[in-house]
Amino acid sequence: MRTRLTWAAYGVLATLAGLGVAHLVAALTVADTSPVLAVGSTVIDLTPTPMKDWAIERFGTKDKTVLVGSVMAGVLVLAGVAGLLARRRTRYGAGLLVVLVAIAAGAVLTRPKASVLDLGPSAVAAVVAVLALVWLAREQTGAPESDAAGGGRRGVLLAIGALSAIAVVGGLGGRLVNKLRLRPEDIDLPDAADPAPALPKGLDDQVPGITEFRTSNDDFYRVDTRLDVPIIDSGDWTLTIDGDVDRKVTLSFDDLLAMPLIERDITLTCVSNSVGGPYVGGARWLGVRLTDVLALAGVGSTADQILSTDVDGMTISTPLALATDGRDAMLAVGMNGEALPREHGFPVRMIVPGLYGFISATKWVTRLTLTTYDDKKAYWTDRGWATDAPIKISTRIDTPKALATVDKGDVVVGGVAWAQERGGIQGVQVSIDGGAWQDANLGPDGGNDYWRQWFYRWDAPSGSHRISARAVAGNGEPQTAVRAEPFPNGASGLHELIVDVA
Ligand SMILES: Nc1nc2c(c(=O)[nH]1)N[C@H]1C(S)=C(S)[C@@H](COP(=O)(O)O)O[C@H]1N2
Ligand SMILES: [Mo]
Repeated sequence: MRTRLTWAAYGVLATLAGLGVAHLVAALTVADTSPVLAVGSTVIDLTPTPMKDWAIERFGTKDKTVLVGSVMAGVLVLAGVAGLLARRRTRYGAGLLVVLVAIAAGAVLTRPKASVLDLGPSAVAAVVAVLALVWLAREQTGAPESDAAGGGRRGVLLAIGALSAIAVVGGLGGRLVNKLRLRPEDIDLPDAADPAPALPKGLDDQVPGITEFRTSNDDFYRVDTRLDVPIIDSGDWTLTIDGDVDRKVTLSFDDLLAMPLIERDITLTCVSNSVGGPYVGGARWLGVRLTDVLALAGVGSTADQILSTDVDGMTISTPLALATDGRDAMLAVGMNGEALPREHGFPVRMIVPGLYGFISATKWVTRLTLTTYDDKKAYWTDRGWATDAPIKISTRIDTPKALATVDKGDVVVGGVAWAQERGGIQGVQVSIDGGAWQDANLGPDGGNDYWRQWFYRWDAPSGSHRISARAVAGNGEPQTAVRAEPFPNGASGLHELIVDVA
């Protein structure tokens, strides 16, 4: 049993050394080609929508960590098997390692825009892992022909130490390089020709536990299909507008910045957000009006969708009529007074107020193709999600938390509500234990496309109580209580939670 475990551990160690070095090589070249990440990304694309939903709901923004962790766990189990095989014959074990890396290489090649050069990290992983396994096997069996260092305990320890160091240095080095590359470029963005009014002071200080009126870039939720973050140099970036247009146009980042910029406070929302969920954030966006950019190319008469493509070929469709109906749709370059963070689409992304992110908010955008839904299907359209998905009116209770215990007496219930493109929020109401709806106090108005904070002072009697909240949009439209799951066009229903009053 002990020898078996030892050999399995050798397989794992050899694999970790290979993956560590490959990770570093990938970080120094193209991060997406790291074998484990490539397998993870392929799993994301192949995962059926309901399972993806389940994962997002279950693991939240940690879903990516959980995915990479699961892929890693699977790989390491097989690596252990490779170690056991190596005990019989080194070449059996090495063979299995090569097969594993070949699967990863296959995953790398299925990535959009993959090239043969992207196989570099996988090749490195294979070579290092196989050499490592051969080394360990030789030391363990005490190869007679090797020199004084070979064979015996000392040789084994030396191999284990060296390979562990390689695995750690490779893995951590790769991480560090990726971190450093995530720093955005130092860019001075021009002022907006059409600035937003100062955002009023919200209820942040007044209502402990309430969502901040403006979400900082660091706290802004992130939802995308990528495991790494694309690193784009603004000097290399171009945007092409093609398809059903009078003339195909290509813009550089400087061309874009030379156009008049608008600045708007817009609350972005993910269609995968369940009732009461975290995938919503309010930020101040700076960008060029989408209609100004489209006008440069001249939109033809047959198009009904804007198919936007990101730097890796991922696509999002936006209904043309909605994006150009006068709302403040933009190609954003700034977020909360800074260049876009790389996680949020540097150097340029789309923002279309009132539409869920999956049909509008393309990050790292490089192409806008004017086309039809009949002709071209975007990533999520292929997976059964709706093509027309306005953000639904929603209210979230931030405080108290579900199942919290609070002191009897004066309890402040507070949260945020949003109803983009419907004149903002005109009222929020709270009901306790299904009783009469009571008006909540509203925070300042952030405009047509921004969320609104609210709070309600509740004289809470002891016992277990159910709190519900609902909103009415600025245009009079009430939030529906009818429950719907996120798939295929967004969740609805009232946020309700139970608290214990002591
Ligand atoms: N290139 C690209 N853009 C994307 C996505 C993506 O997967 N790839 N996800 C979209 C989704 S589903 C949402 S909700 C928003 C989220 O933007 P954020 O991560 O900046 O909050 O980005 C959108 N833009
Ligand atoms: Mo989303």
